[in-house]
Amino acid sequence: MIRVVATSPFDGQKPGTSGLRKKVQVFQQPHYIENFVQSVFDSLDDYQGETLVLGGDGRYYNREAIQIVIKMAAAAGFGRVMVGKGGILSTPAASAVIRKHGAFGGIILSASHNPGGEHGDFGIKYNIGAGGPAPESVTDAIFEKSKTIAEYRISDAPDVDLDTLGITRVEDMVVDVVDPVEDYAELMGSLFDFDAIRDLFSGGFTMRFDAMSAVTGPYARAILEETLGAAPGTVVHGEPLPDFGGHHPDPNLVHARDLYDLLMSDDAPDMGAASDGDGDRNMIIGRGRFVTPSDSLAIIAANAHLAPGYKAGITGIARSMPTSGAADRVAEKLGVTCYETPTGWKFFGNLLDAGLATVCGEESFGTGSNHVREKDGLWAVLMWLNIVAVRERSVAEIVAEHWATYGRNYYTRHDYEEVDAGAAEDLVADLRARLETLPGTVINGLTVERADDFAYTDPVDGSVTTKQGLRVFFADGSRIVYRLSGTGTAGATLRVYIERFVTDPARLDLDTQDTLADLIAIARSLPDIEGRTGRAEPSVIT
Ligand code: VG1
Ligand code: CO
Repeated sequence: MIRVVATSPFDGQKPGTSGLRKKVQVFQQPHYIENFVQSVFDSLDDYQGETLVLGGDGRYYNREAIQIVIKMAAAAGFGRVMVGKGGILSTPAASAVIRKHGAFGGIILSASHNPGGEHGDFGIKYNIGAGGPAPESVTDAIFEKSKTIAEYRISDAPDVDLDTLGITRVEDMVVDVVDPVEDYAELMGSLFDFDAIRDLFSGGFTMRFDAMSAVTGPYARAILEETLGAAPGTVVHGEPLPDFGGHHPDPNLVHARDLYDLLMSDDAPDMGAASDGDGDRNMIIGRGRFVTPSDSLAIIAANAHLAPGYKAGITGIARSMPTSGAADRVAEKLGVTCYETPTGWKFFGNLLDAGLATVCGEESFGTGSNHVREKDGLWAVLMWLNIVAVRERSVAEIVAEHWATYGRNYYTRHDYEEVDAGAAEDLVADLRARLETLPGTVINGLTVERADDFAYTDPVDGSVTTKQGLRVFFADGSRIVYRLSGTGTAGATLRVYIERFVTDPARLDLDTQDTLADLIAIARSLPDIEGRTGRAEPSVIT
C-alpha cells in the first residue's frame, strides 16, 4: 500500500558540487531523506514505468537509505529499480549501468571522499539518463521543490532482500538486484588492451591498489587480480566497510600516506594507486614518483591512442578551471580544444555528449572519459597500466619524458578546512572586490597581469555559471586561484591552487613546494588568510 505522508518544507536543500552532503545524523532526522528524494522526483517528468538505477558506496546508512528510495520509487510509479547487490554501486559503475540499460536516471548514495561511519558524512545525488550528475538546471529545480514540499509518497511494503541477485517486486515495480561489477568490468574490457596488461603482470610487474575500505575493492579485485592476473594481495583494504575502517577514503598525500611512503621506499612496487569512497577518484604513484592529477590528465590525453577504445584519437580535452594548464599544452600539440569548466563533473556532461571532449579531469584526483559521465578511478588506473604496458616504460620515465616534451606545470593545492564560514565568505568577497585594482601591482617581485572571477558559458546550451573562483595571473605565467569548497559538511573549506610553468630542462625535477614558495607566500598574504581565519598553515597540502 502507498502512504502519503504529510511533512513540512525542509528549508530548501540545495545540492552542492556533487549532490547533497550532510552529517549522517542530519539524514537520519525523520522525513529528511524522504523529503529530498520526493523533491528529486517532483522535479522530473515522464518517468512512469521507467528504470531507476540505485546504489551507493556502502557507507553507514547506505542500506537504510536504499530501502527508502526503493519504496518511494515504487510509490512514484517507476517501472523498475536496478540496485547493486548489497546496495553497492560505485559512482562510475552506476553511470555505466544507467547508460547501458537506458535507464531514466539514477540515485547514488555517497559522500564520496568524506569520512563515513555513524558520526561521519552521508550524501545523495541524482544522475540523469546520460549517466552524469544532474546539471544545474535540474539541481536548481530540486532546490525549488524542496522549499515547498508538503508531502511524500512511500510504499509500506517490507524491505527488499538486497543480498540475493534477481528480481522481486515492490507494489507494481520490479526490483532487480544486479551484480555491481559485471557491466562495469565488461566496459573496461572493451576499452583497454587487457592482453597487454596481462602480459605486463605475468612479466613480473608489481602493484599495490589501496581501495581504502571503500567501494572500489570488489571492482579492483575482480578486474586487477582475477581478470588481469595481478598477484593476490595487490588490492589492499578491499572490503567495503560502513566506516571505511575509520579512515578518510580520500586518495591524496595525507590520507593515503602509507601508500605514498611505500612507493617512495626501497620496497616499492612498480606502481601504486588508490581510489576514494565512491570509486570516482584516483591517485597514481610510480616507484619514486607521485603523479599529480593534473599531470595524469595531460599524460593520459597524450597517450590515450595507445588504448584500443581511444585508438582513433581524442576529439578534445576538458579540465576544471583550477586544474593545471598541463593538459592545454597537450591539446595544443594535438590540435584539439582544451575546455576550461567550473569545478564539478556535471560541467563535463554536455561537452562529452556533444563529442567536443573525449577525456576530462580535475586536479582533485578525478580523471575520466566519454565512456561514462562520471570521473572514474579504476578507469584511470587501467589507462595507466595500458600505457605502461604498451610503451614499456616505468611511470617515472613516462612522466619525465612528458615534462621534457611539454614542460612542467609545478602545482599544489592548499586547503584550509573547517574554517569559520563567515570569515571564509568575507575573505573571498573582499578579495573579489579588490580584483580590479590588482593588475600592474608588484607583489614580492612578481607582477600581477590580470585577475578575475571565473565565469563559464557552456558551449553547448549557452548556460552561464558565475563566481566559480578568483584567479590571479602573474606576468611570468604563474597563477593563484581561490575558491570555497561545495562539498564540505562543517564550516567552510578554502581551497588555494598555485601553479607555475617551467620549461628549463635543468629545472624539471625540483621540489614542488620549494619551487612555488614565493607564490605560496603571496597566496597567503594577498587575502590575509591567517588574519582572517586564524590559520597560519593549511590543513591539507597536495
Ligand atoms: C571537490 C573537488 C571537485 C570534485 C568534487 C566532487 O569539490 O574539488 O573537483 O568534483 O569534490 O568529488 P569542492 O567543491 O569541495 O572543491 V567527489 O569524489 O564527490 O565525487
Ligand atoms: Co568521489
